[in-house]
Amino acid sequence: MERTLILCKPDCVQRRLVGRVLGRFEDKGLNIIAIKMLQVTPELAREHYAEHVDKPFYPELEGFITGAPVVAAVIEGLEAIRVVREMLGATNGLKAAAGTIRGDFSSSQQKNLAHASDSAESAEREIGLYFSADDICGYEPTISPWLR
Ligand code: FUP
Repeated sequence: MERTLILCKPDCVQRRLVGRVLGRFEDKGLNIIAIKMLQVTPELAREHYAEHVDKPFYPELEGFITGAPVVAAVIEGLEAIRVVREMLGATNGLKAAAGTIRGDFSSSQQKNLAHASDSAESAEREIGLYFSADDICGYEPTISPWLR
């Protein structure tokens, strides 16, 4: 089992797509084991996007991600890091395959609805940015034998 961080970005919240986006992961058989709404601060944005802080697009990205509330969640399941990234689709919504979340709902590189961790190391680091160990409520759904 793997855990990954999902961030429903400000465009997802403003467009009232949080339920539909998180619902796709539930439909797939993945578990939501932590969830919270928050407004990302510039400090948290710099930590979250540490690899991009020096890039020319960073100031605009920070303005976007801090500009309205987000919903952060931890999702658990078999191969969850890869599965969730594939369900999101390519970063640029215009290039994301139809049937993926971005392919179906986004036409933007920046306003691409959701972030998902890209490796086990990123997942551990990013989950730690948004949640403490006490926030995480792992459980075994009774439906599991029908899903896996
Ligand atoms: P991803 O792995 O899908 O989160 O994408 P990246 O790490 O490549 O990019 C991080 C975020 O920066 C993405 F959500 C898109 C955004 N971005 C821009 O806004 N402008 C750019 O030129 C490149 C990326």
